[in-house]
Amino acid sequence: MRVDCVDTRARAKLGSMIRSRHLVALVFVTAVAAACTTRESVAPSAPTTTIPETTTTTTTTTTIPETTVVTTTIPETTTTPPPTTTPPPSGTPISSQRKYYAGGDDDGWLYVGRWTGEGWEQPIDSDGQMRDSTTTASEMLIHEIGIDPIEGNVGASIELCGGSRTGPVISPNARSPEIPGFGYRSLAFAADWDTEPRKVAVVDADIASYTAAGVASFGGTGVDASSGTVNQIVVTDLDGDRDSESLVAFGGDGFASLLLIDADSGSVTRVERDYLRTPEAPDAPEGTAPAGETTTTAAPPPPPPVETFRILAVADLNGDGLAEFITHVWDDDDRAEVVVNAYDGTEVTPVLTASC
Ligand SMILES: [Ca+2]
Ligand SMILES: [Ca+2]
Repeated sequence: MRVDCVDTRARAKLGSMIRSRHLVALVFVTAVAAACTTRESVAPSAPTTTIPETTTTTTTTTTIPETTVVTTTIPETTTTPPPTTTPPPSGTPISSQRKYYAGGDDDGWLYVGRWTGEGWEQPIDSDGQMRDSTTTASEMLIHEIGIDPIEGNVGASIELCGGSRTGPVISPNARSPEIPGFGYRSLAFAADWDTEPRKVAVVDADIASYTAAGVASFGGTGVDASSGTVNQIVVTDLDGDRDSESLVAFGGDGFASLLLIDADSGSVTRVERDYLRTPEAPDAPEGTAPAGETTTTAAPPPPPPVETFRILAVADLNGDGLAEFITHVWDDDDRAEVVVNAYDGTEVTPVLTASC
């Protein structure tokens, strides 16, 4: 569906769709208004880039995402906060541990890591050894995008990942991701707090400024991303400041990115990005002849497969009222991954990463 500033029927249809998906309407109208008010001037100039400071709570070695600002996307905002009875986030996480499991194609659920009571702990230690994936919980809440959390029962651990890992069976079992994805679809963990303190909406809309931000996310790579499309929009208020964030999956043939777009400021944080490394593009792997040069060596190795990204779930994993968002990553080489990202209102920090 296409949203246009002058198409009132489309706007009405969008409003109905949003209500049906439990979005706080006023927030999204703000977001769409933002798109409309900037739609005529979305051609993003070369974005300025700042490297966010490293947080002290993460144990991951994943590169901290870049934050850019699409300078043409500064929407007007309403001064009226969205109607909500949800209190602001406490900011205080639980002091006990919680373990997280991703479900999908396999019967067993993949151990993603845990909250220790003080911080995040990856599923693999610094020596490359799997940490204990067992759980004493008998029930868990299963989260996936587009549905309310459902109660699941935890069964015995079985082998998965071709026998290299073990993980519990949690029923109802997760289904395979929607095509073209494969791998993981759901995240389960035991919780006695409201794991979705604010509504999460999947929005089917064509927002020109989001497409422009997607194209701009490949600036400096040599990739022409103008043929790319927005493949998923998830709107929520991650940090509970009453301003919505949009999580936007963008991509095309040979390139993909995942962006966090602040509906208030228009700032764009690039959470993920991958693209086909070609001789014409920077970061070409060793063994590939630079553009315009010939080589007498054997044919260069094939480029690594390009990763694609979707939001798998949005939930508060550690009880502090701040929602984490979980990314599903996969490529054409039968590899799939789950990444848990924390957002404090300013920067995105990948805190847990798991794959077979
Ligand atoms: Ca927010
Ligand atoms: Ca949290």
